[in-house]
Amino acid sequence: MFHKILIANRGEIACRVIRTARRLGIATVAVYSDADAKAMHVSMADEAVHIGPAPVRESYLLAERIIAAARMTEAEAIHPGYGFLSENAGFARACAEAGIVFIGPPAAAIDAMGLKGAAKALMEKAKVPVVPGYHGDEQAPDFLAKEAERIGYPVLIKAVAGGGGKGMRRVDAAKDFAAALAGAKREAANAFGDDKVLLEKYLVKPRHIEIQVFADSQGNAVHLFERDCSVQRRHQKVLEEAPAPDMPAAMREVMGQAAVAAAKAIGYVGAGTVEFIADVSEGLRADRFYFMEMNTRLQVEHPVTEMITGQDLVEWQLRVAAGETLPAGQDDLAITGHAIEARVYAEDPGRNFLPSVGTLCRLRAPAETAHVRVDTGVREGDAVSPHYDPMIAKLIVWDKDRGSALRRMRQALGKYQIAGVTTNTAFLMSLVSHEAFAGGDLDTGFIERFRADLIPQPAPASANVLALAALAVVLERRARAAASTAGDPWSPWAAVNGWRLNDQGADELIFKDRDTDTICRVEYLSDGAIRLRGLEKDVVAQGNLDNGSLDAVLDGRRIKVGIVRQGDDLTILLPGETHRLILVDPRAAVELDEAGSGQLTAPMPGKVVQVMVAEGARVERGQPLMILEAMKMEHTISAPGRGSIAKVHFRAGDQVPEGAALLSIEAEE
Ligand code: MV4
Repeated sequence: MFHKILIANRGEIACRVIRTARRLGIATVAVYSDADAKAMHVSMADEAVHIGPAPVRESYLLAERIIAAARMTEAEAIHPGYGFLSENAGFARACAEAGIVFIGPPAAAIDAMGLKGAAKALMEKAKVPVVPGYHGDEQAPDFLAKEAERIGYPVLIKAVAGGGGKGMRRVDAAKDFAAALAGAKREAANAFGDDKVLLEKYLVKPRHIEIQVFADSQGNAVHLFERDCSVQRRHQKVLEEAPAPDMPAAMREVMGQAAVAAAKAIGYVGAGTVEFIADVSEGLRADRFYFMEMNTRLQVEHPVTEMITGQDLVEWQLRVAAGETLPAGQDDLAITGHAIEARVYAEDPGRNFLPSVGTLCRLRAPAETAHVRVDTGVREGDAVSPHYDPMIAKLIVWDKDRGSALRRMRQALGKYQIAGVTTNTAFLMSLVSHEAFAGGDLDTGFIERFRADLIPQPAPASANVLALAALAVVLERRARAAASTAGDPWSPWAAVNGWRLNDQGADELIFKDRDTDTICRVEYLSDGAIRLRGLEKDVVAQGNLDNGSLDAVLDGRRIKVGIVRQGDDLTILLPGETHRLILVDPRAAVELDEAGSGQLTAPMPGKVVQVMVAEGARVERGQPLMILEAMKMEHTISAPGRGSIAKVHFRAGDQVPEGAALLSIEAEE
């Protein structure tokens, strides 16, 4: 076995590989870009080597730098993870030339699966079923049109160099063929520098079912059953599970054998995945699955296979790469229970899944148990950077059957607390709670078909949510006041006006929830509880705030939530539901006369980030006028009442001293 390996990757997969290497007594070397100097994979590894700036083309994709790092640290082998250089035959060859073991298949096996047409021909020869179609060299449009006729419409045109759905065109009728072909060729030429296409019968209700295979260098090969990855969005997997719902045992047997035959046909060694597409227009049938492509790497979703087989696939990879035989034979392998993986992403489902970059100022994951596994490469305080994939974690659950595993998944998803970036956790929750998903009615059109049910509609904050926010603000003020008054006197927390210790009093808090302002009146009751008025209903609240967790009792009902406060920005994290509120601080207005006219002054020295109003503007009470940044926190200066802006004294970018007049406002009745 190796003494030391280098991991040519980052994030969760680098951490995943390091964990197994450590368990096997193998030393680890991480590589990192400028953006990753303090990343989790770097702190986990025994050693780390800097390989360049943040962009992947200048760091994680630079084969020479990575091989030089392995040489320098005397690593004997390189694990490429997934993505980056993992399916780059040139890199596999360069490792061999440098006398370093590439923990992956032989370069020739990567090449064999690189071109779709050639791969399909190889598979046909090995008697692996392929979708009926044409995958020859002849590319004349008239010839291809005749082939399409022979195959029968609808047909699918695919780029031979393609993958991930690029360069694909569905054609429903002969009259549309010529234009679709021209379009597909243009797209393929642009994307892959190769305009060759193949034709396939278009399957109207496909399921993505893949088989995990493993082969050693002695010629042994096994499969570790299937994964169903049908729930995808634009060719990005969202949920993966094993075994495939409703898969007949006989079909599993036939598919497993076909996948092993595929691996053997190309002299495969190591971990691989044979992707099939199953035509489920009449349910899962053993004669309706077809080879799609082979992924010559460890895949993102490998944990579901590990959970149902009890095997560590990274250990298998390391043993095979070190020349050992496979750790288990086919007869030693069996499926126990059911596993589901959900990919937790920093993205906004409400904005067409746009990646959301930022700092993970709160990251609390469900506890890991025999039923729950969390594979991640980030910690609270880390950034989701625009340079890399915005995946935060893979949440994997296991239980005795699919229904129980689904319950585990809902429970675990509900435990996630993430603030600082927008995430897809509510979307994942609605997916795994959907009755069609629970019923196993899967196909690759699932998300599009149920889109309206799945994209969470942002709900306005309820009275209870506003009460929780108000309670958190009051508790934090009390804690600050109790701790000392020696802190920053301008901190919004230092002020406790309206609240008198051990006394009756009242206070007012203004919360902005998107475009709605709510004025919440706080009454301080004698037992430390507060009564909140002005909401949809009055709420009596009390509780404890500790390390960002609020343990609250609202009208006698106990509820635990996460609270994250950054300046005026307040995030309330409920199970499967996140609310962001802005606390409008009326104390920014310190020099107003009784009618509310006068100067709005800077509560602290800082920089003007944004000015939202022009001179002469009419404003409403609570309307944000200006944003100040101080001590890395943003503070919103809001109108103390209805009026008009007489003067704006600063512009965005200006530095302002403490107490400076920012805006002049004239009150209006
Ligand atoms: C297909 C197909 C229907 N019929 N081939 C998409 C990416 C590539 N790996 C194969 N893909 C498809 N090939 C035929 N003949 C439908 C898809 C497809 C798909 C396949 C797997 C997972 C998700 C998908 C989403 C849309 C389309």
